[in-house]
Amino acid sequence: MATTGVREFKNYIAGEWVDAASGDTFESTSPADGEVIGTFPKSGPEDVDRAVEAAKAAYEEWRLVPAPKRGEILFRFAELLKEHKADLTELMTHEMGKVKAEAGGDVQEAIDMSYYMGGEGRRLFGHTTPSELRDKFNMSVRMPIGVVGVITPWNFPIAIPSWKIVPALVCGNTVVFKPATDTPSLGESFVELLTEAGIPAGVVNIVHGGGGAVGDRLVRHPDVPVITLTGSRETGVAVLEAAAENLKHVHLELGGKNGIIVMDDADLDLAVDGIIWSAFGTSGQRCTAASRVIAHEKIYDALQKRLVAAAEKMRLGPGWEDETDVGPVINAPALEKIHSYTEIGEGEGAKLLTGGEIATGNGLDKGFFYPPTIFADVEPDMRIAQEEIFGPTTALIPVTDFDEAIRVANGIRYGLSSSIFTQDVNRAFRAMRDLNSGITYINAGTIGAEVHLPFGGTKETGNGHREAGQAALDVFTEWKSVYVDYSATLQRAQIDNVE
Ligand code: UN1
Repeated sequence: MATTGVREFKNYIAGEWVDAASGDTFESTSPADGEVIGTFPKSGPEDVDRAVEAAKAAYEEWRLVPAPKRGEILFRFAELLKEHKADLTELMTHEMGKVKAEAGGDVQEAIDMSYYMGGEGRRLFGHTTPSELRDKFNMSVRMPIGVVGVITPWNFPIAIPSWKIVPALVCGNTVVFKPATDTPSLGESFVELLTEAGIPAGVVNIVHGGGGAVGDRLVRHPDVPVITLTGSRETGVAVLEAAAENLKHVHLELGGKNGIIVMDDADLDLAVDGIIWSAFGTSGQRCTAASRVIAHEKIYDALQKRLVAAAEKMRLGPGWEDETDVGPVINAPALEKIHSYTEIGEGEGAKLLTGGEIATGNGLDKGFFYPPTIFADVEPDMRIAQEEIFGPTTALIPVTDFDEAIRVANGIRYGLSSSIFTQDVNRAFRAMRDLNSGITYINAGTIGAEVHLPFGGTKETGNGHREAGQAALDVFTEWKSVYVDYSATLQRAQIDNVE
């Protein structure tokens, strides 16, 4: 099990812990204070090729292991995650930076997913349905597909690998996993626990390294029929293009620009709690973060005041300290990007209410800290109201009525999460119908998805797939329709049964 001490990590290929073929390495450091977490193999295409070869060979046996048995391994994995929840949480506060409660939630999400998908081993339901002909039996069954290429981000370094790897495995696929280079040690811990749970050699392989060298090869490898990626819109487009050559199945979970609508009849205290949690939790580094607040003009001023007061109470610091509310952002380029959006917002004429400066003092200079930042008087078409910032910045947009609120909420290229605070049941139901997003919350913020419901978005958030819940099974299986004719005669569908 990885700890926060400096350690040399390896790739895991065909059941062996190995260095990159080149022998090159890279370091993982803490965004809070620069502490070195470990060194990792800087892999290249040849390492990916070896891992794919191992996964392809292992697939032939793994697909025949009864699904309930595959599920039992995942139950053991869930138990191991539980046993190691405290150390994984601690490691996450160091390597990724999120605060303790949220790091614990990240691990818990993987525990929940592993139990859920472990149970799927005894379901994986298909359908039986009557035949249009006599003495004939029809059914559809889910079939595994082969080697799944898993490319994950750093913001949910245990949860998101579980959303992809765990369903892929229960369905009978094998995996080559490339974790984010900002959180490789958590990716490695995930795989260590899977092996401890009893996943056979070659079924799960991990290859560390960057998107250019490792990710690109994985996406183009002809023996990897499925790619699942959570990342930026730009990466998603590049992956889709690269995978087109082999007509791969590609599951993409990309950006968001999620809005919270606050109507004039909302419980304002509740709305403030929901906005603060959704905009500044994980330092705003969630695809589901609330980066827009669409507020009815009647409560607009009161809401501004309360939000600023609440945001200014938040304490910045390392995620492992109990008093911290907002941890660091992931790295120097992220910090620069977030700050550049403050400049963009000011340049566009939005009013900066609080935050907006890179945080210094009290040891914060050692890491990448940005305070909760709130803009008011934002126009719906400003860049700060349209582009994903992926940091603790939110934009308040005033509106005059419900219809305008819905129009503004939908007026973006993304469609991941949305929310409305209102006490009016009619408005709540209209919002459920009219908000164009994969997830909608009523009287709650935009974050907090549970593992047994589909997770994903409309429009340019993805390409129509969902992870989590039953929907995940559609990413990791192919349907096969089976017709069994026991009439001992030639029966022709669409011909012999027509009067
Ligand atoms: C993400 O933002 O990338 O609903 C995932 C949530 C979490 C998962 C977020 N359960 O915010």
